[in-house]
Amino acid sequence: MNVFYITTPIYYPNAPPHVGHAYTTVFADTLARYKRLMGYNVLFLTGNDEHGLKIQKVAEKQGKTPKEFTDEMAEVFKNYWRSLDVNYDHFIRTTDEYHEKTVSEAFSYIYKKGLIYKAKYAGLYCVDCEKYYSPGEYVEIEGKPHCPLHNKPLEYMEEETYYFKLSDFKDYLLDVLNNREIVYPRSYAEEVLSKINKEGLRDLSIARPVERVWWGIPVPFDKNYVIYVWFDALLNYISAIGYLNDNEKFSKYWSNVHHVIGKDILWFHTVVWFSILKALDIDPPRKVIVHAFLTSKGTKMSKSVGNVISIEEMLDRYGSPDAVRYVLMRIFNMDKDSEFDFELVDSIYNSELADTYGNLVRRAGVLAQKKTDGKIYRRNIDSKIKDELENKLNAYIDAMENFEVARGASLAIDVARLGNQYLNETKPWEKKDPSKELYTVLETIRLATILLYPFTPRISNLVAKAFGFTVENPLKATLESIERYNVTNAPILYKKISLKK
Ligand code: ME8
Repeated sequence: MNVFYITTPIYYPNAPPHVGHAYTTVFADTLARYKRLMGYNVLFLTGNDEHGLKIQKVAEKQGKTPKEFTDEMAEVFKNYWRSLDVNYDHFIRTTDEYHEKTVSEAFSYIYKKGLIYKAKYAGLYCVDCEKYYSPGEYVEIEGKPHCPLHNKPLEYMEEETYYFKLSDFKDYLLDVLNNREIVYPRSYAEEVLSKINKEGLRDLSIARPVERVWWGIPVPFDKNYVIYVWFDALLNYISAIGYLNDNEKFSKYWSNVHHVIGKDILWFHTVVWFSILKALDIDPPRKVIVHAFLTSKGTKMSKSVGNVISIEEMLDRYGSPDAVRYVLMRIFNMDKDSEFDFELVDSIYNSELADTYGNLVRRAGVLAQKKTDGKIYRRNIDSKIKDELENKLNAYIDAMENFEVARGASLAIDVARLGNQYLNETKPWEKKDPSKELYTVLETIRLATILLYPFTPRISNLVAKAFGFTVENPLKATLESIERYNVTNAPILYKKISLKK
């Protein structure tokens, strides 16, 4: 069976996830559900990035140990994902013992190869952030470098640190980024290439003195140091599938790995990650799928800006995980930032879910129950509508295979639109025996329901049950294959919400 391994970033659990995190996670879940439907053996990984200063500090502030704090937050994240029907196969935490062991062994392996060395690190430091800032990251106030978060002058500091020889990988990275179609969309690969060409590659600090940060994985051969969080975090993608423990499992899933990330962490997931993998003698990932930001009031939705929309607010407003998932995927965009505008999202919800798909299911269901007692036997479908449905199906497969979920969702709704049109044109309510027309309409509903399943799994299953069919691989769900529909319920799926003035 074909394998499909898909990952989300592992999130910092310093605060609960918001709609920005849901954007990524629901996208990965939608692709995972699509691939399962297509018959793949899917492994969908998500989790939390639990080490490092940021977490250490939040825990301290709350009077908890980092372990207590991250234990609680892992449950918080899992509950949010459950509330959105996110069906991951494994939830990794970087404090998991097997992960820590893998990170430690991988660090030693790279060190023994001579690709990690100890040297002085010097730079401009913010005491409040406990972090070095490089040019471009800090702001200048009256000609002097200041911390962008605290607006305080940065101090010159030095410390001994372990470096990873990132600069050794320049030729390799240029070759991979130029010649292999890994980064998707391609424009992000060009962005990384131009940054490498412009700025070159500097070696990367990958451990810090334990006096500065103690919450992390110790350097195995030097207990005075703790491994830097990005090195630790990136390795989750391989530790989770048995790297250094279960070779067979690791090779099986790694061969078709798809990383989903936001564009903020592109550099780490290309330059840094591909180099670490190369140092470990592992092939680069199959695909890195990058998306742009969800913005609110014009800026990236983020806790620190204070412009986040909460997942609860979305669930309250749209009434079901399915609706929230659908609208997020309808505004999903890889190239351009998407502004989260309630007016726009309300109108997508109303016109597509309530008025088109929901209305079709309700009308056809009521009609079938009234006219034929819910039992509708197979008839031939008009070839015109059959062709149109097949075209939509093919376009949908093409969209989903290219990770274009917004287009996939629209095409599924187009199918429902065809059903409504056909209903309006043939007026089965005026006929004594409208079996032929109803069979055709139910076929459009079946197809729309199957195509919507990756987006709206709960509602698709509900409709399938109410109408007597199964959600299955769309390529196998050929038209006219259902011998008899049995409509036992005509549910109201999505209640319209009143539009903001
Ligand atoms: O970076 N729009 O974790 P993080 C779109 N732990 N996506 C958004 C978003 C927004 N407004 N806000 C957040 C980290 N995201 C590291 C990752 S992986 C080895 C380590 C999503 O909690 C998006 O996927 O800051 C982004 O890349 C990710 O959350 C950052 O999550």
